[in-house]
Amino acid sequence: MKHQLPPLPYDYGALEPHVDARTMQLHHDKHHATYVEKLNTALEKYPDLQQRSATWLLTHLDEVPQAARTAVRNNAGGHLNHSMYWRAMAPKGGGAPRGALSDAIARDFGTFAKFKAQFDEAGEKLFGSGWVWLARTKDSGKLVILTTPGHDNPVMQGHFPIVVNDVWEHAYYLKHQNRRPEFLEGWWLVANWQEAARRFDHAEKSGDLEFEEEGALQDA
Ligand code: MN3
Repeated sequence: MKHQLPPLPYDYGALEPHVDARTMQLHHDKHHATYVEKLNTALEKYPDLQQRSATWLLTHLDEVPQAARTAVRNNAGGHLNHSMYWRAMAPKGGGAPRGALSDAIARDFGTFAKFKAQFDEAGEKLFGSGWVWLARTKDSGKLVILTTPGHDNPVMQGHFPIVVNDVWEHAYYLKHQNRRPEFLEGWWLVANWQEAARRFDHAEKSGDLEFEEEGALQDA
């Protein structure tokens, strides 16, 4: 069993002009593909771990031998986070969430505009490479904005990720260069609220942190 690169759920150019085709192609076909490759390489000597999902690996790092732990953390994270990231955007995205997710955002942030402002601020302030998230916290079920360094994922603290944006420079540098706020602003116009609602419903109904991100593990 090997981890597989999931196909992009739309064409490279489908999110233009907010996310450009060249960035999408490199980001998916090179960056994400490399994380998958390196994850499989890191697991080569550990047949028992090869059966495990990226989510399982990230939430059981203490069961990964020390020699492979950093590589597994970085590359399972890179694989999981990007798999979620592609689905967090959609060609006909944008607008605002509806239904239960909208109510929960109003409950925990006041308004959608306040949530959006806090999410952008967190993304802008994150130093270096990392990710910004809307997550449902393990204990209270409250929605919070989190940032993670490298390719860490909120599941590592037991929190369920609902929305994600990639603020590594490779996500925006070709089009926006150093202007990260400009990238963050455009990203709202392709945000996939249907997917976010699907994730939120899962989190509300089930405590299970495993949720499809990597696509099914397939036979090599
Ligand atoms: Mn990336």
